[in-house]
Amino acid sequence: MTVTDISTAVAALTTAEASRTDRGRLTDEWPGLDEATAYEVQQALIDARLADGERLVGFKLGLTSRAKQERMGVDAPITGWLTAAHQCDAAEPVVVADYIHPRIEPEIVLILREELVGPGCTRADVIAATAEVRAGFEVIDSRYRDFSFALPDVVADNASAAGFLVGATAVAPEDVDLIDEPLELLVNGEVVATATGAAIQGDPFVAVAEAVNAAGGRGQAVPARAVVLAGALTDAVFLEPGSTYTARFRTLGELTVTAG
Ligand code: 0L1
Ligand code: MG
Repeated sequence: MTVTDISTAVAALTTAEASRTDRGRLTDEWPGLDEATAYEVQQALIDARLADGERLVGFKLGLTSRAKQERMGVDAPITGWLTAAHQCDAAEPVVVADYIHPRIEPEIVLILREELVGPGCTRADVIAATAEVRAGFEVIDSRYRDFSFALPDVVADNASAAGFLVGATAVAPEDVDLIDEPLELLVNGEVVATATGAAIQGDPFVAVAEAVNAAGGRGQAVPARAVVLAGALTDAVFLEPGSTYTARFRTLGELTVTAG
């Protein structure tokens, strides 16, 4: 299948995900694919999932660290959408064979009580709309070979969304300093990375406000009760069957996941 338009792009990405087979970049076949059109592909992909009976439950920010943004030549996060099918249960192993080449990254998660809509969304608006802040993990799984993509490719691919988990400890947004909130990422009990919430573009609430404004420019709002993955605090690590992954925060508590 040669990809030259939105519907063939959706079919190609859907097939790659369903068959757990990676593929080359869309932009190799469709050099005219720009970021705006890529968001149209992403929307069509989500529309197809919803038409198949999936339920929209959340919104994700990707490329929130300055290091990742510099690698991709961007200065703002990208966004994607989460459905109930992306939600994993921390009591069950995340099955590596269900994905292509899954990686996991510790995230700060906001649970909204109110809709967020831009333009004009501020940090204060995000805090006011947030019911709870929690620890989380995101499973990312690029549908592209070796996680190799240009910006329009990863936008079309719903920002590599593949799964997410939310921790059990709920904290009110005014009861946590997210910028200074420390995190340790442990693999099999060993600390492999440390960070604070500032790794998410300096301030996770600002990152979410910017992402909401960008989505507003595309005519999209983030609904009340959405789970918002505000961004990863560290680089993602590959999931290896039999290994355990722990995100240990000071205020947001601890979340452990096993890969099967
Ligand atoms: O959630 C993320 O930051 C991932 C965004 C897409 C880039 C990647 O797959 O590494
Ligand atoms: Mg992420």
